[in-house]
Amino acid sequence: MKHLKTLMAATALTAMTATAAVAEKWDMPMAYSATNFHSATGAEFAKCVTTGTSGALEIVTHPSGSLFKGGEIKRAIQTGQAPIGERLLSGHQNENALFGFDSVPFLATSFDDSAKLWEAAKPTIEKLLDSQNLVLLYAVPWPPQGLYFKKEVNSVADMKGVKFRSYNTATARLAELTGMLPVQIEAAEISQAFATGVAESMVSSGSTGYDRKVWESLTHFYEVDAWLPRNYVMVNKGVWEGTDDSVKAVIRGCASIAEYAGNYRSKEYTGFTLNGLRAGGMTVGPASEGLVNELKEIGKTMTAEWLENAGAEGKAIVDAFKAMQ
Ligand code: PCA
Repeated sequence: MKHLKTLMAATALTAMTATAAVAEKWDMPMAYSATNFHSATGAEFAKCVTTGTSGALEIVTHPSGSLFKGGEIKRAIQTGQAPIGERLLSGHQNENALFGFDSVPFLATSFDDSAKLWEAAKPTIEKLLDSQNLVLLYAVPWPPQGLYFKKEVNSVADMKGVKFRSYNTATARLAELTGMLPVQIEAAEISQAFATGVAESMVSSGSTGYDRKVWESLTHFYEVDAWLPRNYVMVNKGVWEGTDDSVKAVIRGCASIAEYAGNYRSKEYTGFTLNGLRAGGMTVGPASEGLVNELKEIGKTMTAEWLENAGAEGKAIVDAFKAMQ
């Protein structure tokens, strides 16, 4: 008995020493508001890693672009200014068209299709990120994308000249093709942009409109279900390679749970936030058939353009996705 106690004490001491020796803190910049489901998922992921490693690795999230703004997060991680972080994948479409696979209008319009499209695209995206000094951990879709305005809109003609907030190359192109005037603005800054009239419309999820209380400036949300873009969490490759295998295993496990939980939350948040927009006084409902048909025509143009820009690897993603239907 005494022997066992001594042994246990020795083991505890070794564990403590090991913990003390490698105890590390990773700051994790995130671009979206603290209340958003992606940020909630990231916070749970961070807690899972911290608990799972007995504090040997503590991850601390910084939502709302408070540590690095959305547009700066990827570079910050590539260069090692931050070890880990989350960003909108299609935000990098200007670097490489492949990053925009999830923002091709009407290619994947439901959560189920979005999951299949991700399965088709993941190996290519993982390789691309790896070539940029980044390790992919997990990715979670936003709810389906619809259109926000401050007036009733029933056709593309009604959009002409409207100032449109974009968040990636595809959304800016959508504005051009509908005769609107694109201006790129981070989600963290849209409430102000709408309040001051810098922008008066956008394509986004009910989630982002709800998070940013856009009913204070806008009046209509049209459900279009045009696509479901993804956020992803990445780690600096050098930092990853320098991490103990036992810690890496915990991170991978927590990342896998985060991906499932994030998907669950995204679906749940879809209805919740559309009701939230209604409660804020907005008119929420499907876009008219005429408008949807016009948008689908524009979608065809954008699909062709994306396939051209994304080359053989882009086509392979679409083919793999279609083969899953
Ligand atoms: N919200 C993010 C990207 C897609 C979405 O639903 C945004 O509007 O910036």
